[in-house]
Amino acid sequence: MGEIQIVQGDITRLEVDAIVNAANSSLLGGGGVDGAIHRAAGPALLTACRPLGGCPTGEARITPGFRLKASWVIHTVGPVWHGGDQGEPELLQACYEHSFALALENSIKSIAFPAISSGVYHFPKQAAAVIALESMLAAHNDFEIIIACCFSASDTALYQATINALV
Ligand code: AR6
Repeated sequence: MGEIQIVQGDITRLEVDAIVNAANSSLLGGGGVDGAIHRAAGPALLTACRPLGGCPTGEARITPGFRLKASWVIHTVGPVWHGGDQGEPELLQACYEHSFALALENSIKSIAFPAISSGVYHFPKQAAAVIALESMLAAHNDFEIIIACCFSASDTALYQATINALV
């Protein structure tokens, strides 16, 4: 029976088996948490991503973590918010499910997620938090610890309130 922890901070600093990257479909880096992960992991991460040939929205790919404390990076591509009637909630849920499936295949026991799609992809934060935490609750028996890593104090408070309402 694993634990779900809501942590405020920089995901690149976490000592877990895997951190999840909110990437774009090129998998060749970007801004936000993606940029932070590539900077912290070093240039070998881009070299490892290039042969993957990108990743469709809702799917996930795995690479080593290189200079990160995490052994692995799971790159998933969240949906861009277009109003909610273009499958965005299902695609966001698929990001979490595919990330957990890859983690299980690689015997990963501890995993940390950022708030996928909640930044420049503009998924409404509250709805994204519900999908994130429901997905984590569905998977937590398969892991020792799942960390929801929130960057801001307001996102942390939102996640806390959301999980309190779900359990
Ligand atoms: N640690 C944890 N969370 C972070 C960090 C960090 N170091 N930095 C930002 N966040 P975003 P998206 C939070 O925009 O919406 C990239 O350019 C941030 O506050 O990084 O999925 C990609 O290449 C927000 O809550 O990801 C794509 O093109 C959350 O991470 C695009 O952005 C996600 O914000 C993906 O957009």
